[in-house]
Amino acid sequence: MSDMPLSDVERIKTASRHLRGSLSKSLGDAVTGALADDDTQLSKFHGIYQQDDRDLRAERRKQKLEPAFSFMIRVRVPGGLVTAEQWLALDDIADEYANSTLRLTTRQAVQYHGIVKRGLKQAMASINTTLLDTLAACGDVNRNVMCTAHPDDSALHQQVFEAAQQVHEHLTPQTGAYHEIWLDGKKVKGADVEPIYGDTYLPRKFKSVVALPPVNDVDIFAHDLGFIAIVEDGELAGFNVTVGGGLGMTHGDQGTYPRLADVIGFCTADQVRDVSEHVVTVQRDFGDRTSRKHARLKYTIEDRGVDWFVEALNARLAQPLQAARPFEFATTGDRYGWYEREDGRWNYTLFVENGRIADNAEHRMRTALRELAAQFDANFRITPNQNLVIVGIDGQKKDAVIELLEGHQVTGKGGPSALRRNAMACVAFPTCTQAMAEAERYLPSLLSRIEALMSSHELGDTPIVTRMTGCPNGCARPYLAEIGLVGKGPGTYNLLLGAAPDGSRLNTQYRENIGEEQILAELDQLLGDFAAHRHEGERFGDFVVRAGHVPALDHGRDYHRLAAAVTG
Ligand code: SRM
Ligand code: SF4
Repeated sequence: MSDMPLSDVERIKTASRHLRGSLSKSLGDAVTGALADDDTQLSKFHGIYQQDDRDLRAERRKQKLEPAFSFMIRVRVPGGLVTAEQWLALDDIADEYANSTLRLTTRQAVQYHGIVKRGLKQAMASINTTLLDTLAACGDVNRNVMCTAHPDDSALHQQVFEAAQQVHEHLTPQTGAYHEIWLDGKKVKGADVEPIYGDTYLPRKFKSVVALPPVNDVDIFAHDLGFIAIVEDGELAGFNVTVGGGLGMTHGDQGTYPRLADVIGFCTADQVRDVSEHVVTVQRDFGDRTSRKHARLKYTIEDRGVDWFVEALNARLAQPLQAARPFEFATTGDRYGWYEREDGRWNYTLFVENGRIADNAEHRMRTALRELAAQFDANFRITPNQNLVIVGIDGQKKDAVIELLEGHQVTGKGGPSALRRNAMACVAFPTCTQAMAEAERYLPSLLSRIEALMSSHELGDTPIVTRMTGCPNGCARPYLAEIGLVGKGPGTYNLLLGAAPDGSRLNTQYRENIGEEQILAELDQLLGDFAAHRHEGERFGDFVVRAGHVPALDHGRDYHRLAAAVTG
């Protein structure tokens, strides 16, 4: 291994006594709205990020005031399932402690923004009364486990969801710190143990998902660990296992790049727990703890090879993996509107622009969802595309649900275009500490302009997966979009093209650091060419590769080489 010194976060984890650090003391310090430096790292493992209002940062600095600190809390929602009762409680918390919005994330979780330090502990306690929690929503551990949101109701889906639950439970940290700090639990005498993670947890964040083909809404190839359900003769035979996906990179740093996961074999449903544990322990033992930028599982596998990884994993498993079985994905998108479930009840997938649930000048989405939960006892499933499925409505009540949604202007007026329905933006400004450019606040207006271009080329309601992020970390998975926009600086983005709409191919950087005018000019030309020369049913992402606008990026490690070749 490297003889470089360990990264500073390793020191913090080691000294933390299983994630305690001085968090309790930091919370009690009334002199500042912030936590002590080391605690800002540890709080992440508890699901809490310290932030400051980026819109106010310069002004406050000028006035020699401390930044306007507040906290983001991320609630884990395994497989995205929230009951009506939980929804009502989560909704209350948004007003009581946060900025009166709920933010559905690209990983089926819920985020609150704008919580001040003095409200943090009560907010955490309130979240825990919902029987959801925030432990391991962030930090160097396995995070919220995702599961295909559609079709939600079938017996197969239930089995697949159970696999996700197993991974969630098995890989949840065991530390008593969470209860101790946030829920006034009893102090654990002596050292509590982390049987899977050990004292220093993982070298970096770790993400797991379960997919049920043909739907790849979870974007399985973007994650450290994935299970692809294999269905044979209508029964769940087991899962193909994927490892080593990850999207985050740093502009200009050739050593960082997005990487798609490899399919490494097949396991039975009984093996899911064992496989998840040992993919984690191999990464725990071999991941790079010296450089945070090189610490994800994708680099462990890239450096040592997939064959090495499979051998190391099989040596730890009770049963080695079998050969991977055939599977096929068709889409990463959501299925909108009503569809009937196997049990005769109905689900409705609601478009939630960039996952932000709020009452605003355009609609009263929060009120509508609250009323749905209260009056129809509707459960919800958050999708990995930041949308919401309203689950299990009685056929006789469908009209009443639509009336309620329309009454609050949540639906109606023709609905969003296919372009918008397939778009996502990350949070970015004003809360994200990493943002270099706008995303959630900007994408809606940019989409209106792209919609106008599409109309001018008579592309009407053609779906194109469009994703924007405020920096290269990749939170809205822009490297898997047919049109990806990755923030480079205020008002400027890298434009990426050519990902496959089933999530199986990364896109390629096409233009660097361009503003709105140039983005629209480039898209105008490309969409014109697409309208004139596409094959029947051909998707934009496939077209730009076939037509030679960009070379296909077959392997993430070639990201920078291809970007330089295309962008010059
Ligand atoms: Fe992310 C960091 C928001 C999904 C890659 N992400 C952040 C932080 C916490 C910024 C920070 O470090 O201070 C952002 C908080 C913004 C805010 O104000 O709320 C943030 N990430 C999000 C969310 C909320 C985006 C959204 O619009 O929904 C998603 C929450 C997921 C969840 O519920 O757990 C979110 N982040 C992702 C994804 C997509 C995915 O996992 O499917 C990725 C790319 C996949 C991957 O992990 O490689 C992603 N986020 C990152 C990275 C880069 C990691 C890397 O390996 O380089 C960072 C920065 C870091 O870890 O240092 C980051
Ligand atoms: Fe923040 Fe960057 Fe993630 Fe967007 S992609 S939420 S700007 S870290």
